Amino acid sequence: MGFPAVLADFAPTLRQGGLHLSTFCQFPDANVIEALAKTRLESFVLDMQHGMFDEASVLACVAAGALEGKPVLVRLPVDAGGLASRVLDFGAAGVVCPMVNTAEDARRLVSYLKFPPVGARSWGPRRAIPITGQTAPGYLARANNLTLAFAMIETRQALDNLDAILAVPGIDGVFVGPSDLSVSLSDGATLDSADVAPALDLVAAKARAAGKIAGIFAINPDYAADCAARGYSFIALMQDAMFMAQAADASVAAVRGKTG
Ligand code: 3PY
Ligand code: MG
Repeated sequence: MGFPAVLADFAPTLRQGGLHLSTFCQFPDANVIEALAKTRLESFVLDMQHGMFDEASVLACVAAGALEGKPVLVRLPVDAGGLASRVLDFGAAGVVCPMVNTAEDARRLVSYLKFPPVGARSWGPRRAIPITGQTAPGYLARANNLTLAFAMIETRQALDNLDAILAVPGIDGVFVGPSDLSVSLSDGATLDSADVAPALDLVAAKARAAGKIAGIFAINPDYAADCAARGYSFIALMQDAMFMAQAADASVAAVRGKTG
């Protein structure tokens, strides 16, 4: 028996635009995914850019999510297009690609992630077939629709090229990196530029008008709720490491509060 629901419902649900709460994972261990998959988090983004994931841990953690019926996406390192189709072959439900700054960057991403005629993905979904419960012809017929390509918008250049990036066939959504966007918009001065907020509104509005998914990373629950109000539906709420640290501190504070 496969895990048929892992991919089947994910992309259609995101395209409907309801709020979907994911999280970034930095710790490359299937036990972490398994533990978080028991919570109300709805999917996971394994971070190969700034987290500690390598190919072996992606392979194990995609399967750990599948066992719990939760989709697992992968954020690639910068300029690692070849890895994009590889993690889909491992059964990932989508790819989040950092620093997509031009329509050409977006087209290159799509070429790795979508089968012809949309892109030029090479056939070989070795792990994706058992994990998704598809037959080989079924996976070929459905993968372009069910595995998602997110272009990260995190520079001034990407904002300038937003319409062109959104117009690339095969780009399913955009995903804002607020920290890098702030660094870019402030020429390296701050992680918290006031110019980010209007940019967030612009990206969400343009993504929705283009019929594409609006995604973003949220550093805390208040920021996530604000992003949802601005029109973002795919929100990566915090990171595994943050959940662990905050829960530990809250528990220690609770004990200290009772013991003086
Ligand atoms: C950013 O804020 O730049 C990100 O990439 C979030 O993960
Ligand atoms: Mg970033």
